[in-house]
Amino acid sequence: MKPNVDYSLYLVTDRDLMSAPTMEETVAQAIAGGCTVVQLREKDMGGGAFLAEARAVLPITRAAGVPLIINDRVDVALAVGADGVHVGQSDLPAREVRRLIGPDMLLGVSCATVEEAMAAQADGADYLGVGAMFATDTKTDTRPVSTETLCAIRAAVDIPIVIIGGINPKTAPLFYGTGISGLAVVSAIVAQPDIAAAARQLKEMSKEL
Ligand code: TZP
Ligand code: MG
Repeated sequence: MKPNVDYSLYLVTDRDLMSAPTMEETVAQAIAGGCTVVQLREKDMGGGAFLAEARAVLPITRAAGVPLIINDRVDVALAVGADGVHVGQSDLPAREVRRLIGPDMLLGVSCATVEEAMAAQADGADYLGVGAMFATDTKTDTRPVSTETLCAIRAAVDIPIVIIGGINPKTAPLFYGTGISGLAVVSAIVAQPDIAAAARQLKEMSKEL
């Protein structure tokens, strides 16, 4: 059965930016600080290494009751027994991913327009990642999403939305009251000297959403 997910502080990993020496420590500290979802994102890793990393991280997320989502790689998600998969507009189509993972795993889809959001919902997405809300050095090939578009997406779909792209303690308050379910964050957590403290601050702020 599909878990009832708390999307309020959604960590997306980046091994090139993390301040801790290992992915396991990064994830453990982020969860200690209050992250409620972990997405493992590896853009330059082969399938075997990605699978090994996911196998190392899964016991940490499971022990905390935090869903582990795999970015892009449906095969890795299925092989490790992850809780879900997250795909973008240039990855396998959401409808095909849903067919492959079955009804019970979580499916997240990145969207930047109302049309993409409605299609993702119709294709079986459980939640949307909407952004980039701000330009970010973490991912440079993003499309900008205005607050107006975010609000139009919120009005057009029923499923939870997390926002991504330049979300940090300065920008998060701009989204209070927009009806989103969570903050999806890379550098404002993993690149901070104290990962748990950074997550704790954003977790506190997420309560105002
Ligand atoms: N997708 C859209 S923006 C982004 C991704 C993966 C990166 C966000 O990184 P940061 O460091 O939180 O701005
Ligand atoms: Mg992708």
